Amino acid sequence: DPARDTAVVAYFGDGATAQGDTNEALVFAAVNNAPVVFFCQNNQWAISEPTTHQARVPLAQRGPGFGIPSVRVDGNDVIASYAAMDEALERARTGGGPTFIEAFTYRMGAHTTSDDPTKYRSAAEEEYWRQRDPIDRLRTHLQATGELDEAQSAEIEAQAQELAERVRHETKALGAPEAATMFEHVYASENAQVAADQRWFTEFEDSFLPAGGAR
Ligand SMILES: Cc1ncc(C[n+]2csc(CCOP(=O)(O)OP(=O)(O)O)c2C)c(N)n1
Repeated sequence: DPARDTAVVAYFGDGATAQGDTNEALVFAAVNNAPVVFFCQNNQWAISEPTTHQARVPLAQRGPGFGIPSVRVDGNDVIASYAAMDEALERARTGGGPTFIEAFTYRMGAHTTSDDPTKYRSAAEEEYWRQRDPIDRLRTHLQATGELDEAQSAEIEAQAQELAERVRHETKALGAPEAATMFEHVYASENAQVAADQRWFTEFEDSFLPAGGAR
């Protein structure tokens, strides 16, 4: 909807900033003055690789080299993160082009179920960040200013649990999508190359069917 959808937000990790295509996207967005907010969640770990293996400077310092206004924000400060995003979206929507936001935070859990963070980082480091939990910080702040009481806090917590349960339940109920659907929604309108790739992929998959078999 061109009337409503006037800006785009791209969320990605610190690890993704080391990829060529991320940097190409920054070039492309800058020269086209595209209404994009690049929101980099720097949680300090790309699986087992620390950010120090990916950059010698804070990631937000990359933006100016592309001609993109950049800001580094405390990603565990909900209000500061909101303010940074608000300003970036305002710039995008008013023709000011892209913004790069580096939200400095921490990945509390494992990267995936096959990852074991105890192999490459200390319990003390995790504890340091546990004490800076963004939700705890916001709750403490709102309680201190008198904008949130215990009952409201408990109600929000219950709603959040219920939402998470519903999302898990409904996601599992979706089942696995057909592999060929990965070609859909790559571009807003039909693209000849993607359509050709999809035809090739479907024929390739069908080549495994028994002779005369239907998919
Ligand atoms: C092009 C490509 N190279 C390598 C990988 C393997 N890989 C999957 S996740 C990941 C690290 C991602 O790190 P980050 O972007 O910081 O995400 P986070 O660890 O915070 O989830 C890598 C290297 C991949 N998926 N795609």
